[in-house]
Amino acid sequence: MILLPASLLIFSAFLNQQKQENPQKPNIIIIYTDDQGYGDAGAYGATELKTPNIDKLAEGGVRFTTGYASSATCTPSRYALLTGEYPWRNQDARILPGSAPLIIDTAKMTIPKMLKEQGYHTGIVGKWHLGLGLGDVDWNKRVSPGPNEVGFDYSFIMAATQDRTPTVYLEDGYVVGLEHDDPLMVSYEGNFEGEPTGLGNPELCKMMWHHGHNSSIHNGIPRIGYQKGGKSALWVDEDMADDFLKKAQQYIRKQKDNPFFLYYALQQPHVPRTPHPRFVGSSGMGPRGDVLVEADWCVGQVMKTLEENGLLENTLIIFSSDNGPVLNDGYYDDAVEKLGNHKPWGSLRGGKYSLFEAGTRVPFITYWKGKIEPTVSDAMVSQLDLFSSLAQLVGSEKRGPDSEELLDVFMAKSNQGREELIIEATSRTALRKGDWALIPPYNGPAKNEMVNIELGNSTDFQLYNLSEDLGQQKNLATEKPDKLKEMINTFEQVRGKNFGNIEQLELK
Ligand code: NG6
Ligand code: CA
Repeated sequence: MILLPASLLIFSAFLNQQKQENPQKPNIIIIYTDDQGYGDAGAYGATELKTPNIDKLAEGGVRFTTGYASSATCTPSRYALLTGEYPWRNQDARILPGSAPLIIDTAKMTIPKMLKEQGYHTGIVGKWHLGLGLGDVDWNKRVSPGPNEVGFDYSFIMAATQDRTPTVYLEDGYVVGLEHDDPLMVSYEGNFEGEPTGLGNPELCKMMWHHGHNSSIHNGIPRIGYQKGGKSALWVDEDMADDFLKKAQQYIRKQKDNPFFLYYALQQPHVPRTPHPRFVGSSGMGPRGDVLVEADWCVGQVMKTLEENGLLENTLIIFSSDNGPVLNDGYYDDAVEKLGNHKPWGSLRGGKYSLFEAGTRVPFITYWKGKIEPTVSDAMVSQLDLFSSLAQLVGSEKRGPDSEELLDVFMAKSNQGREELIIEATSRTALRKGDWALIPPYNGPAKNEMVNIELGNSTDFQLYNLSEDLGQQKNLATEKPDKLKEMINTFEQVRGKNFGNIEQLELK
């Protein structure tokens, strides 16, 4: 036995204490799916759809029952996630075409910038959809500003969505695989002379469009937006999950010796749903179910990579989705026909595009092996809160403008979540506070018939008590005038007086 001098013992005790008090620098991975609904995971009640890998995260971490995306569509949610700012503060934070300029000011603080300041290497793999360049992008040169200019050291992305041109990947700003004698051109104004479209050439389509999605055709799939050339760079949709997964795994292996932040933004189950052949038929629900099974497999593969590299105990994983579910989002792909008894929205009302709960309440899980006690938490949390909470974790002073410090909640040490939250859906906003949901009056159709989703529009105030009525069936606005008044007051304080788009906002 070696006897240590007392001074050394004291010093090592001091070091241990220092270790605990000092902020930690674990690796951080945000796994973000696209249009996965509250009910689209076994851990959130799905029985027909099998998601064993996501379930494992939920069972070994905190499964939030009341976790929110900031918006019921993609761009605003992603904007809020990275900046910690409500998307309705930025007029440009709405569903963007593939040719849109970058909507994050390069001077703005973001999660990856904040983490970089703390010594992290930062990477994004997957869907971007926050705009690229300054407008009028030349896709044949380096496309900038983009993710690398708002804090990511490494980026491998698709520009917008799988259903929008350009159908290419960009790595650190360069279109991957582009050959100079076949330049890539992209337009959202009009077609390029002689190029086939979904509208004019249905015979070239292996997947048919239902609404929208009738412009340029690539890989037998008609898209939103036009493109020409760049043939050697065009992605193969069926390989996309593997392409992103491989890049994510490479990134993890390469960065394993220093703290890293990886934003892994999967494209599933957004349209067009194109499972790799080995997943075709895996769910019995058609392509939508199959790509969810594929996404779940990808999550499992990332976990395996972390384990193989000895990183599991030193990596905080956050899993969530950018907005609620939709079945028919513009293609005939059997999502409706083969759904069976599966409920992508769980027991919530609405879906993608909706101010009802299913628009923004999504699967939300934090997992850190050995550090987070497995828990189910009913605390209200938003993806907005990741900015400030991660800053707390790594010892940064930076905070997101609308982002709350909820590190203890994410670490299962507290159940004290947000008091209130503004949610957004296609430029409309609503309030969540405690058990209550308030939707102000909005003009517009009650339902989007194309996607078959109730949007939350009504000429009256809507007030729901979610503790008794999670499915938002009973409007209590008339019955509970005091509650209504309180909710309107809170809403005005946070959102300002200018909400709703109907004049008759007379308080009862
Ligand atoms: C809509 C598209 C929809 C989807 C969505 C963006 C039509 C008719 N619909 O405009 O298919 O692409 O935009 O989805 O074109 S999101 O998840 O990226 O917000
Ligand atoms: Ca989405």
